[in-house]
Order: sequence, then structure tokens, then C-alpha cells
Amino acid sequence: MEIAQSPSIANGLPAWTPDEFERQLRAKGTAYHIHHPFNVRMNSGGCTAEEIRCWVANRFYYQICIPRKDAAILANMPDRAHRRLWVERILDHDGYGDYEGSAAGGIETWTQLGQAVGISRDELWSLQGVAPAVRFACDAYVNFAAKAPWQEAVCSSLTEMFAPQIHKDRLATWPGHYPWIEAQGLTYFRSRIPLASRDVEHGLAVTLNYFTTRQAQQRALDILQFKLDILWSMLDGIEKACQ
Ligand code: AHQ
Repeated sequence: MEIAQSPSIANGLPAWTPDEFERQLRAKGTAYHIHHPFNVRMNSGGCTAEEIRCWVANRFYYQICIPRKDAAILANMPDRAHRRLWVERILDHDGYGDYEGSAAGGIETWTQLGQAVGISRDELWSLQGVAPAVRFACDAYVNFAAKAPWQEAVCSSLTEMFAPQIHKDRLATWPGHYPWIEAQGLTYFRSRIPLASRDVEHGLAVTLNYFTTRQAQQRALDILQFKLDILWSMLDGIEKACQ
């Protein structure tokens, strides 16, 4: 699966230690969509109600792609110990039983976010408002995850190293800036903070263990950049579509 490759500067150089490799991965946070102008404007109260609704409706497509992406990775995982950790991610989004309370799952909780900002369940699930650029970016993620070696697909999920902060930012800023949004609607962001940290623990262990030459470690950075670009270009598409 081809993605943009950095010039092969890594050839012949010694591998980074696991600590340095993790530092290099975390340094990619400067390209995380927390810094995207739309996200900055949204979390500083600069979005109209219509723009918030547009962001929620477009991001719903990303949310419903995640369990399909994770199921594709699961199918490629030969090892029971990894599968039984990874399978939790699918149910974190698809929920359990009657989708009530803590069994709701992320897709149901995002539907509650939609209702809290004024989008009905039917309208959100119709995917009517999803911009082509958002569909394209999310589909690229699902396709990469299905076709790449499972360890590379795991590596691509490591943008969640930076996710707790973006969720905390929304919880800290939206109530003041957007008091018209029912507080209950922000449950999704609160629910992801511990789950993102749990996911990263597993994802980072796989990544540090699999990419062991300097060239492979550069590949891991390129994979992470590919996923950072997916999140960034989703916001580019949302910003344009929600004008
Ligand atoms: O809500 C998010 C989520 O469930 C996931 C799963 C993970 C992955 O497997 O790629 N990434 C991710 C992310 C979620 N929310 C995004 C946000 O900005 O709310 C952040 C995103 C990520 O950092 O990859």
C-alpha cells in the first residue's frame, strides 16, 4: 500500500531507541488537526450554530467508519492476544445490548451529540450533508487499514496520542461558547478520553515492537503523517462545505 514516502534519508542510519522513536512519533503532534484553523475557530467560539451542525454531520461519517476500519484490521490480526484487545474498539463504537447508558457506544453517543446541536437521528444517519472530501478521506483510511499489514494499520491509529487534549478542549470551551448545546451532547468527548489512552497503550506497544530499523521507523512516521493528513483534509473539506 503506497503512501507518501520521505526521501530515504534513513538508509544506513542506526535505529532509534524505543524512547527516541516514541519521541519522534509524538513530535508529529504539531501536524494534528487540533491546530487546524477550523478547529481553533470552533474551540474559541467562532463557529455559527450551522457550522457546528455541519461539523457534527460530517464527522459522523468518520465515526461510523472507525468500527469498519477496526474490523478490517482485526481480520488481518493472526494473534489472539492482539485480537481480543482490538475487538474492544469495535464495540466501543457499535455499543452493546439496547444501546442504553454506558452500553450506548460511540455511534449512538455521537447521535445524541447530533440531537443536542439540532440534527435529528434520521437526518444525521442519512449522511446527506457529508462532503465528498470527507467521504474520500475516511474511505482512504478504511481502505488503507484493510490492505496494509495489520501492524501498519495499528500505527495509523496513533493520532489518538493527541486526541485526549482535543476532547478536553471541547469540554472546556463549548459550554461557554455554545450554551445552546445541551451539556448531555458532549458525552462523546468525555467518553473518548480514557478510551483513547487505553488504545494508545496497545497501539504504541505494537508500533515500537514492529518498526525496528531506522528505515522502518521512518515508514511509521510516514504512516502517521498519512493519517494526520486524513484528519487535516477532513477539516479542510468541512471548512469549505460549511461556509
Ligand atoms: O472519536 C475518535 C475515535 O474514536 C478515534 C479512533 C482512532 C483511530 O482508530 O484512528 N482515532 C480516533 C479519533 C477520534 N476523534 C477525533 C477527534 O478529533 O474528535 C480524533 C481521532 C484521532 O485522533 O485519530
